Amino acid sequence: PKEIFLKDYKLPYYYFDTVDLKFSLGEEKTFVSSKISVIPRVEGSSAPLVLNGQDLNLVSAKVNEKELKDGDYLLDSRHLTLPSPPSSVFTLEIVTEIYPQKNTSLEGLYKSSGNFCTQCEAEGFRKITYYQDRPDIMARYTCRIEADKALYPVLLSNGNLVEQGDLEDDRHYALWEDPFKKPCYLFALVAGKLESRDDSFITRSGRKVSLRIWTPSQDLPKTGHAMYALKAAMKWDEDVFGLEYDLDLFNIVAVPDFNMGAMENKSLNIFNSKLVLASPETATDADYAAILGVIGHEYFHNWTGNRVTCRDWFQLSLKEGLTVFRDQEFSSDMGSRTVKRISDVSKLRIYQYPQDAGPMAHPVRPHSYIKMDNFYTVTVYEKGAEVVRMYKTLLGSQGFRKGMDLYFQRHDGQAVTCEDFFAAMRDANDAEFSNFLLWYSQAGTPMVKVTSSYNAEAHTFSLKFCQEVPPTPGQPVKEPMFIPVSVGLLDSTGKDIPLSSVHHEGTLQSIAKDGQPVYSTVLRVTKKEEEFVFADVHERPIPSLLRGFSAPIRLESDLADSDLFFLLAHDSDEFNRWEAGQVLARKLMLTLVADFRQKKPLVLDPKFVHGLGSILRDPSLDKEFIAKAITLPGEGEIMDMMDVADPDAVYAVRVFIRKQIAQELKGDLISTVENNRSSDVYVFNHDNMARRALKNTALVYLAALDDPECTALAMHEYQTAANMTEQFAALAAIAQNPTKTREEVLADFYSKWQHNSLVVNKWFALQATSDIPGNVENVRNLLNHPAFDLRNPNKVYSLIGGFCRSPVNFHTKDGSGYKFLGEVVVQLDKINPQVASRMVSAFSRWRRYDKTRQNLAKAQLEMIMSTNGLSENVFEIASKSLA
Ligand code: B3K
Ligand code: ZN
Repeated sequence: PKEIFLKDYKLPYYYFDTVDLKFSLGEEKTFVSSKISVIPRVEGSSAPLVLNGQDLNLVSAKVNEKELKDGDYLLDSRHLTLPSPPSSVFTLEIVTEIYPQKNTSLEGLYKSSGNFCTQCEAEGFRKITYYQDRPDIMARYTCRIEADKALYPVLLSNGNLVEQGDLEDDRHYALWEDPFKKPCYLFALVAGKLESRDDSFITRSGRKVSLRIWTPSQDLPKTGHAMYALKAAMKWDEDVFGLEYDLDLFNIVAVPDFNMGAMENKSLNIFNSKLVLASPETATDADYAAILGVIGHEYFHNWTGNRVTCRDWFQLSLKEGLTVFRDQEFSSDMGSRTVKRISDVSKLRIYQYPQDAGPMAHPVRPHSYIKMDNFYTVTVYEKGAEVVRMYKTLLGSQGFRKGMDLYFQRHDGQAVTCEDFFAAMRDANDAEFSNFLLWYSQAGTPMVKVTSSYNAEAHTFSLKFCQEVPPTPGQPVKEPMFIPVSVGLLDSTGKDIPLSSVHHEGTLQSIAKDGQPVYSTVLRVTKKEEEFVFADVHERPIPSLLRGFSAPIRLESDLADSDLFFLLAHDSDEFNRWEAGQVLARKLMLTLVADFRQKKPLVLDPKFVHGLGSILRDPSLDKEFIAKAITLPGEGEIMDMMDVADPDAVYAVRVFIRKQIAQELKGDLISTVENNRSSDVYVFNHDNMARRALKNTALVYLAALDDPECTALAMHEYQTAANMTEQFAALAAIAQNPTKTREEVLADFYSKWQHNSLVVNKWFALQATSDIPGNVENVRNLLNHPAFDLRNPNKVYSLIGGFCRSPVNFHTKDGSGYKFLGEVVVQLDKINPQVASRMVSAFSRWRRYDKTRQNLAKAQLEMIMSTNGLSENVFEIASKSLA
């Protein structure tokens, strides 16, 4: 396999101006003809034209209408090369034959539930026809689709429908024309038996846009929430960024077989049906929230990704980091900002920090890849979004907006780089960003240590920062980063102290603005060691550091537990209130893990339970905030902080603390459940979701006690639940304990929902992630369950992906969990390399465990590596994991 490097980027020798595609869809094979007008970048150039192609059968090729003969071109398994094409504008016509029915990779043109659909990003277009499959080739497309009329009554592609009609042999056609230039990864085609929910949106300039969400007819009633989300997203982008939709039609199609969540093809978004279909009976609040976020995300790509796209795939975060940031802000504005921030930061900690500390660590803009699909990562997406957020933290909302405006003004219709985005932010604000660009090139999570001291005579308060960026593969030595640290100071009553000025490197900088007091300020930490001294601080303050999580770092402070309890009770920055509780919980868990390993009896600090109790009882707090604040950090987060990760110890300690909390707060938890039952119909809004979240969190705590009273309560909630959010939470609560009740309720749930595959996926995932002893065998058996299908990514993510998230069973000391995953990866790789590669990633942190586990996991990676015909996708992850 060949590694591709960012430093080797070269401009293309040829541009494509227009592309006319014709698809003749058939049951055995499909013919694709493409007619491209090619423009040499340099007139008179004699460079060869190299087209990418994979799994294609070349039928014919013509240049300026002249059929090419054998010696006129070179063909290998991955390319079609014209060694000496005409030196000025010419027409290239290519016909290929492809077999979508056999395509299980779900990349290129394939079939899902009887319908044709496409997925081209990143490099799937080359499985449709020979093309320069790279995002800096932007062309205007037309697409004519021809198919059997009865089987495929609906024919869709990008842009506007310009013509349609009937043909001989019960076939029909549709001709689509996209007026916007686009890279081929945004091309899409759908043909099938679908129906649409129709609606419309009037843009702020008064244009009417038709909105259509397509599904098989029986699913149409479940598309209401997606339509609501789409309209909300369209309005939000106008209000917040002044960005309007640019065509008269916007289509969304839901398909059940899809590798990722969704795809932003120009005006024809294709979605995994899990992120479109929802009804209160079948979808949870988490599903509703995910649909809102992803519908928003794909819609926002119309500007950040489609109108302005990436020069090359190394720049992926240019569109993904920015668009994730935009969808996070959208969801915040539609619900609770604090709760959304807490969820996003948790996701970063649970998934991105481990990646950034492991063998697959890579910068937000990677330097190289073997298979681009392996770089659609939490680093590119979520850390990338944090990088965008830092611009906003540094520039303020208005400054950020000015930067965005300039970015579009300069680059609309272009394929650009991360530096272009940086330059727009900087230039629009005359900003000084020192070494900020290192966020794009240096991997690893910076570790920042803070020490504080108060000088009672001088009335000054000092914060000393010391940063370290850990080594990562290929980057042994790092430079200090530019870290914006948002800070506030609390007085002894818990109120924010007005900040007047700060001494830094010999200058006194004013913080107060126009005589107005300021209660939070952003310190710009840029050196390995640096001190900031606040002036006019008249009592020893308690610092609230990294408010709102202003940078994606690990922060270690010298705050005492009493300070953290104080922040938990008083910080005006709600994110940091939650964070103070998490820091306390992490410390406590690590101490207990050490005790457990030394076989000491476990004792829970009563102050901690007391702190959680006061949060639980505080009527002034948002209920979802309470739910988050009483939830312990996950096993992964704690293992991440240990020298040698010990899954058994961490699991035992977490179970111990949870039971202890449940025991001591039992009365409060029971009333929390009773007082937060649904009284009315399901409503998707923050207050209702918050109530359900709190109730469910309390119920899961209680059921952990496994006493008759709590089990009866959970059963009652299960039987009376009027929506999936509460029904599933009650099921999960009961399923914690390896009892007969567990088996009965799981069976009951399956028989209720066996005809809804999205709900069945939840049922698979719940069992797969379970911590009950000896679960490997159960999961193995579920592979043979009639509802399971290795070809459907959602099923694989639920059962196999779910299993890999189970701290105890995946890491079972006899290696049976590793062996199971190894076998599945090999089988899966033959069907769908992208999905197999996501699964094999679960092995990547094998070095974090003890010797016994290391050897067992390593043996599986070696077994995978020795498999014949391994895909590049799996090869890249497995080989880098072993390196
Ligand atoms: N851009 C797509 C992801 C495509 C994945 C290709 N392997 C979805 C998104 O981020 O919006
Ligand atoms: Zn995206």
